Amino acid sequence: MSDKRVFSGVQPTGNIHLGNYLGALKQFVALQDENDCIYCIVDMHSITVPQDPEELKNHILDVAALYLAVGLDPEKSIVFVQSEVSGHAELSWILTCNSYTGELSRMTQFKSKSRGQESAPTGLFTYPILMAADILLYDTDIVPVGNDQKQHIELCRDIALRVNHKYGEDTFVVPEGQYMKEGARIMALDDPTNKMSKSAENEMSRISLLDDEKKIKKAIMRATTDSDMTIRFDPENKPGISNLLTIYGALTGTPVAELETKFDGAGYGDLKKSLVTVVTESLAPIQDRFNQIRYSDELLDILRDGSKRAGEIAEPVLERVKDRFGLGI
Ligand code: AQP
Repeated sequence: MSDKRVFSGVQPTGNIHLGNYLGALKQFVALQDENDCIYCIVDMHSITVPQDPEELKNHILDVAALYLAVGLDPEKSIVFVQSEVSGHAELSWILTCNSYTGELSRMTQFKSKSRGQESAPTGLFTYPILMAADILLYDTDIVPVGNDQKQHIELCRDIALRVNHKYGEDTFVVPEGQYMKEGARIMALDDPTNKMSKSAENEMSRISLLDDEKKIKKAIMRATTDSDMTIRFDPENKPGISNLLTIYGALTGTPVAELETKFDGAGYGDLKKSLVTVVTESLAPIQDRFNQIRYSDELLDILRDGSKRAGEIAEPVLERVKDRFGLGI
């Protein structure tokens, strides 16, 4: 066992897709044997955009069951729901008072999600601070995420360093982001210049881990490609085909160069058909495990135990920080 503390989370804004799985969850599972891992369902992040309460409850449990279905083991990792540990919100306020509106305005996710509208929720703007609080609350060393989160991780590090400089070097552990070599950014199937996303309007832009074969086939066979007709990895000029090769490689553990040889002279339809089989076969065991656990009492017991254990780790960290700031009696 390494002495590294690992923390990460996924928003329950919909079902986990191949991007979340290949960019983040595969790392979560790989890290749990050697490290002290805490994985969260970040429900408070999801309300930065309006959510239907009933749907949100269901999505929280769906994501929790998917965590377990992809291989997170509650004996090795703490799995819990963010809003069950109040320290996230408390630390978030302390960090809000130690971050700058200028640095938050530069966050590209805020710019793209708010689209410059004055009616954009304030939570969308301060979301990266809550994310920093999630991470810093657990004295985290490593944060496994997709590379769309790089800017937020850098902000978290900046805030931690700033606070340490002012209130004592050991106030916060300064974390490092960890990104996959392959799969760090899976692109949307309908528009491979944008990342695959849970909340994109077009269902065919993504493959969720719970999709059936019919939907998987439809989304892949319709995936946007190009007219060049050669199968090679070239993200700049052939983003669609490169994205399909990345997904294929990441799911099968095959280097992309090997896939280029395998599909040399083949048509795009051949690559797509083969990918439908790969995706369907990769997701079948995950879906089986999901169905076993999703409506079980075991799932709720795991989450209750997880929030208790997470709370026990968070409490002394929050006390330490409050003490440094002179808060309380
Ligand atoms: N397309 C992606 N490729 C690789 N990694 C990705 N991640 C997200 N999209 C991709 C990683 O998945 C983890 C969980 O993401 P999240 O739920 O916290 O939020 P997100 O990054 O905003 O993901 P979505 O799917 O696009 O959600 P919505 O549409 O609700 O905003 C993170 O580690 C993320 O990097």
